[in-house]
Amino acid sequence: MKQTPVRRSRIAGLSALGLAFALVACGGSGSSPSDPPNGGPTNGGPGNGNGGLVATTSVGVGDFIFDPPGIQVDPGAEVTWTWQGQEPHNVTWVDAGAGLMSSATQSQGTHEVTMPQSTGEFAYYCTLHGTPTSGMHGRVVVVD
Ligand SMILES: [Cu+2]
Repeated sequence: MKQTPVRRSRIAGLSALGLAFALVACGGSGSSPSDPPNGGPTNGGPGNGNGGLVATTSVGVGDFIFDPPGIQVDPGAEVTWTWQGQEPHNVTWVDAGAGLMSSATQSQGTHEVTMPQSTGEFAYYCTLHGTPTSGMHGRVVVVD
């Protein structure tokens, strides 16, 4: 019983860290991260929802976010990630079987990947600051 306050304290500390990270990660958009995509055609913000895909082949690698996090490209498109922050990051594909090249962990420079000729959705993340589904992660959707 005497250990309970200590454990609670640690859990509270972790939660505070997570909250701080979430605030930093979402600070640029100014919108609530829990808002579902409204399906509207405006696409005014970067958004992480399913409707937030941006048609571009250039992705910025910032400190703790890929910008934009979701892009839409043609089959065979060459996508370039450009490091823009101060911290080291990497681009690591979730599905290694897709044959896409992951980057080294680096703090500057670029990484270029030629996407497959086939359509599909390819998720990636920074192994230092994210997981396949949270934190610093993104995706490339190849559409014909
Ligand atoms: Cu990172």
